[in-house]
Amino acid sequence: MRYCLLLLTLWYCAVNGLLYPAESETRQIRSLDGLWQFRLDEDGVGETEQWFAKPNLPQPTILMPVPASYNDITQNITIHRHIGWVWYARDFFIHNTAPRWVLRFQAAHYETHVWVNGQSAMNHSGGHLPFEADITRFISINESYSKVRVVVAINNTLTSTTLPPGYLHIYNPTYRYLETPFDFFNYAGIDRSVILYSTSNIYIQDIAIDTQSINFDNQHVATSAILTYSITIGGTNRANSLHVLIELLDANGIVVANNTDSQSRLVVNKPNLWEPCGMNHTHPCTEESYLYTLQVTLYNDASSSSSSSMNVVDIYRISHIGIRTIRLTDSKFLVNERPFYFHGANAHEDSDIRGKGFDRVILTKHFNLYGWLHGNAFRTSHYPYADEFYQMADRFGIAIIDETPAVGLSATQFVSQATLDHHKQVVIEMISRDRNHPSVLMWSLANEPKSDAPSAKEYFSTLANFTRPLAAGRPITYVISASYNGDQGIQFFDMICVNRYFGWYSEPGRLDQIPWLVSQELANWRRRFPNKPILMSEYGADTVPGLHNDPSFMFTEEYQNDFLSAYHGSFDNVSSIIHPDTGYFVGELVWNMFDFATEQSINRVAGLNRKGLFTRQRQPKAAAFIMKNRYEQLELIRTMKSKTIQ
Ligand code: BDP
Repeated sequence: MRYCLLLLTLWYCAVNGLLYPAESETRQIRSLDGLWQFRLDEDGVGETEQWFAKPNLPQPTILMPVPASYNDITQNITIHRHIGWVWYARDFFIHNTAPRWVLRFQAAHYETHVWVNGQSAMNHSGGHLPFEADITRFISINESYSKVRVVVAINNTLTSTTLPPGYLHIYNPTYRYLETPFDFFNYAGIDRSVILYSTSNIYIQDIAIDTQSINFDNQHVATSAILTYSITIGGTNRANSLHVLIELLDANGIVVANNTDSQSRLVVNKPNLWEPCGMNHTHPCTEESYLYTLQVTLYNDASSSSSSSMNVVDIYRISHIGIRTIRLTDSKFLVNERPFYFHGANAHEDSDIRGKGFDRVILTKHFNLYGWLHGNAFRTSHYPYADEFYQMADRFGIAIIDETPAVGLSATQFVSQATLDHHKQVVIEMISRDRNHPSVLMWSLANEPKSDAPSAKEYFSTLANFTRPLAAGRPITYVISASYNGDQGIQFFDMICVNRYFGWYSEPGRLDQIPWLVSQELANWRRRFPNKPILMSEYGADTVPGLHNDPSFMFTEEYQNDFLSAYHGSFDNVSSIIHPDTGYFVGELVWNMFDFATEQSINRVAGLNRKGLFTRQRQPKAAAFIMKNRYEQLELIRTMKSKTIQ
């Protein structure tokens, strides 16, 4: 076997991903999830008093599960509505069987400071993306084991320059209130897993893959595909002594392509394609969402004439490689050169007791309900979700519109360099984490910004120009609440995504007005932007389960049924799959899949937004059955049409 030299220093990687921690022959993974010591720091004195350097957090402490938001774990309203710093701590042992140890937080909300054995290890701003640090320097590697103490301080205060933004009002010493210009509860804490993992001194740092090129024969069968990739190596100055082997394995573990350059391409003959659910078959979608594994092996110099595992430096596998293309025309969203129609319901990372805490039970139920509903897409409203959602979406064939946490932007933010800088940083972190997932079909850079402010034009033009070279073959968008003639920014993006609440926030109770309002809305956007496909990214009505009225009144299950149905005729009239020649409407996403927690307010009964098709406990309301029926029908239309539309 021949291995080529790595040109490590020549490769400039604008986006350095944080590879998902994966076990391999060269990497150990250890979960630090469990019960941690926890306390509030109501006076914000922890750092000055150096709590990070003490053997224990000062009393009173309580036990706090990780991962979980801390807000709903106790009966204590002070913890539920706390604003400011909280502290977490735990001890553990590392057995010194590897030269390098990395401590990774899958997410913590919002400003996070981490100390390891009393020393500052990392800081991170932002609640929904991972961060990590090499902690080897803080542990005694000469012993056979090291005792490690991790102390974490987290502040959930949002400001005008955080994403999402927030505004702190201090009314008196006991009444502080965080105004959150968005409609979900500002859950906080170590919301996702904490992981310790090991690597060798020289390691595979990042892998970027792009599967944007497929050749089809005249029966639309894929004859070959090209995957371009680039590998970044970390922790070395011995650039000339390293070699790499990249192998693509099919679902049976057979190598179907390989290469020995660190940046190059793999050619796959007769590839099995990844397709969103329902494009060719109906659920379950295992047949369509074909996944390959990319295996990257790093060798040191001694291995150039041998493949002995003794010389393997690092191995990393990505087991969710999907081969598919994405292309937009002026009226269609094409996946593998076939029209794709998004249908499903958006959600929040939100559940009873856990708040935004990651939980595999909730995750699995989410995807099982998606299969039951015949949904094929959702948006990660309004922030990037836990990595595991994307892995499941890859497997289940669910398309994702991946959204940044830029929700609630007003004109204030558009003139703030600090906001723009942070927005760019979040774009980098999100794309670098999620770019290798075939399920991610589009990037949404914001939800409902005040995009009719004059300053929005410059802001979104800059942001679009910044994102486009990083976008890894995906279209970019943001989700609009502004009017079709007021919006200043979407001209710089690829697709129109609009949220509309006719019959709810406007024209309340007037179901009869919905069809023409929707039709007129879509036609107006089309007139202004005849070259951009349109998707309705939110529409929905609050519904209290068990509340009935005939004729249908707002908040009843009947109203939710009638409300959603009233939109559908207008969608179908301009649908790109029902009217392949004239249609330009490429998808519909209900708001919301599940009821979710919000701040308490007069229009949020018991602190919940109740627009879910399912309750917060994941039980269906009547509308879930209506939507299931519609999605089954849409799937049939698409399956029939996709055989004819080329
Ligand atoms: C939309 C927002 C979403 C809200 C929804 C609602 O994008 O975050 O939850 O309104 O009020 O405008 O239900």
